[in-house]
Amino acid sequence: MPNYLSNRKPEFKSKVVKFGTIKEFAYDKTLKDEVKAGTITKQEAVDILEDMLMIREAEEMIVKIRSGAYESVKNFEYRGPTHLSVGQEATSVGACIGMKADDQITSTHRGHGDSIAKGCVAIRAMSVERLQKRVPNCNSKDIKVLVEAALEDHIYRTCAELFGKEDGYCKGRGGGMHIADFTVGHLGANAIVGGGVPIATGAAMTSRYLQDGKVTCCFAGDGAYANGVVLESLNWAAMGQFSNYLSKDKKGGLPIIFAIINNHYGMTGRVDDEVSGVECLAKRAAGFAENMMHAEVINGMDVMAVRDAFKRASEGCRKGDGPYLLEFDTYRYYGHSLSDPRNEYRTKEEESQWRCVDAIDAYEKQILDAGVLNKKTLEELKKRVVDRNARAAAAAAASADPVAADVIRYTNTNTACDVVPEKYSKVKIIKPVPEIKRKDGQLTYKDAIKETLVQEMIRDNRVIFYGEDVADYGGAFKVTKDLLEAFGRDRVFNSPISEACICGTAVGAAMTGLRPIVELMYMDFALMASDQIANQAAKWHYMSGAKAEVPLVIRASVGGGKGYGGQHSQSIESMFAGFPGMYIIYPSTPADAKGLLTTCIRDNNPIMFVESQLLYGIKGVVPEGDYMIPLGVADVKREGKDLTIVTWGPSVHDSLKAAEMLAAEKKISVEVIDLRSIVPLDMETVIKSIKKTGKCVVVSQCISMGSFTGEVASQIMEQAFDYLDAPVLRLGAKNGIAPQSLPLELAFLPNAKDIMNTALKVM
Ligand SMILES: Cc1ncc(C[n+]2csc(CCOP(=O)(O)OP(=O)(O)O)c2C)c(N)n1
Repeated sequence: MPNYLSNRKPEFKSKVVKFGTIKEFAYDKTLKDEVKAGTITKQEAVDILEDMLMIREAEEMIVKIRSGAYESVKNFEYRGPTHLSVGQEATSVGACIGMKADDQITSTHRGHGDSIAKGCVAIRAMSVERLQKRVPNCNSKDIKVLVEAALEDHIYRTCAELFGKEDGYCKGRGGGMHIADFTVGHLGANAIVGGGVPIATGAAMTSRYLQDGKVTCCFAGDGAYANGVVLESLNWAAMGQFSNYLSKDKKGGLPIIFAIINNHYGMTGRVDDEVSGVECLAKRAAGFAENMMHAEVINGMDVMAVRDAFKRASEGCRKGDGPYLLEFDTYRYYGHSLSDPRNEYRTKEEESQWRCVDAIDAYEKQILDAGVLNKKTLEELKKRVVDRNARAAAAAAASADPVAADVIRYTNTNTACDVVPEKYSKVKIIKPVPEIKRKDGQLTYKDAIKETLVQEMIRDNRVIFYGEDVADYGGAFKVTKDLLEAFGRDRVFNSPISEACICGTAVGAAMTGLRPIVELMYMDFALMASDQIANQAAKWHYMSGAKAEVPLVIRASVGGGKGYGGQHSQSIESMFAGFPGMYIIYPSTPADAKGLLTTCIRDNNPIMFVESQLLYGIKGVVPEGDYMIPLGVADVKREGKDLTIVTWGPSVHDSLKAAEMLAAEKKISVEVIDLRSIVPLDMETVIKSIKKTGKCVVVSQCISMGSFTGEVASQIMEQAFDYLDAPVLRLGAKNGIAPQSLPLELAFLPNAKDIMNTALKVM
């Protein structure tokens, strides 16, 4: 039994369930108090102002560039989004300065401020050596000179990214909405509202697992806290098995701070009285954690209050008391973007009331009052910021564009984990997995997968495995039985029924150093996680300009052919093949399952590894020990000379049966090619075969409409038209919904006879 579970007896005594209390605006100090108490240095106090000014200046610059009014960058067409965070500077700066320099953040579409603040804080904490690497053109050993050069370079790279330039943080591939700098713990802004929240949660899982002492802050707006994956993430972060209170592994709770940046509007919808039913969003925490995640509401216009809250929360996380949820009350002065005139949904009076409590004005007063700066030195600081930003922006505007020929460069990485670093190769095995016995060298498809998982988990401590019911129960199809006992709950654990969060946390964990494998019980459920698979896992390597790698395997099993009906039977690998960045692998034999899965786990790309429940029981000879099959190499499962069948998954077996029948009944010699890997696609093997046979049928269990079979057929037409003696035909499931009834499902899926008939048409 799980070690943290207590027996729940049937007790139905009348009682009242109580929630805790949430403090609002409890911070009552000033900068002067903090300076006096020695809880802030004067330099730190100045840095805070400088960072807020840098953010505002950079964002006001965008407004001016758009209207042609920015002196240093004239005649430059600023394209792309303009989600400005002017007004919210205190939350970005107070948060980043309240945490340690190597703590991590994820951010949002309105994330320029977070990105600038994170970079500034990290730069000021860098050693001379690190600074010299960051700004190699600055030939100084003086740390002050180096920091100044690095700050200018930071604004240069930020502007270059917003301007879509090669020198940008993400080589102009990401832009402002996906800006990231993994070298300083900025794990990415996210243009999908809420999309970064599970990623941050996954990053915190890495920190908890590796005990690296890092805390991750997840910035997200009030709007995001209505989003499913965000609510899944709150539950995930607070779940008992990670909690400091319930878990016995002494690793502490997840070191994550959920920072709700409540500027009172989504795009235009009002959180206060329109699209939410609570008066303060911090109450969300009460539904997920007994301790309410230390929820608190903080004045987001007071940078010292924000800093104070982040200091307490990040130190609390380091002690094992995470997760934390902090709501910051703030305001954006501009519209959702510059095309939003704001007058349809809010009043001028409201705007001016918020401008009256402007964070920068208020802090300037405090800094004068505390005697940290005087009027003259304050003006000098402002001028330095304005001039530095102007120089950086002008240089960025004049810098080189990416080369058009590189348009799809960085879609995938070509790296793999060939050698496991020593510190991860020592693996604790609690109880060896019972030997998976071969009979005549044979294993089932299911056991081939299990053997691979065991071998790879023994090889590399960074490989962890989770999904619904995969631990004690061994998964819905018992593929992973005994793994928990062997590797412990730290590496094999049950997840909540939260597919988006399963995949999203895996993205975050993969980005930050682990090599997660997750299971989706049925491939149909991948649709619940489609954003995290298609927009996050698949895209981060490209969007980060190749700075991030996402070594992640999503095992998804297809339930078709068992009478499970429309929502448990779909083969939807074709759909995911439409999202570049992701590899899609679908083995049809036990040996291929082992060879391909091993390669997938060691590869540094995100991979969807599709398994068929119809195949789990089939047997075949499987090599022992290390066995790898390269991705993107099709396998000729049967040689022939009259017709080629290109196929994958369970249809390989139907195609082989059809080939037997065609040989026996019609004396037609059929070559059967098992793609095994849909992305990357091996057209070379296919074309070689077409050149020999001149005829082709492409078969899969996906419904024909929109199936990847169409892509294969089309590529054959493009690359080998002259060799074809007949049109390429396709065969898939019927263009309908998988039925429950046996005769209907038999009619729905393509079988050997259907394949034979299609082949005969081509002949
Ligand atoms: C999943 C998703 N839905 C809708 C949008 C369009 N959109 C972009 S920002 C935004 C408002 C987000 O509000 P909030 O989370 O409060 O952040 P804020 O814009 O206030 O910073 C919307 C609806 C999107 N980008 N992603």
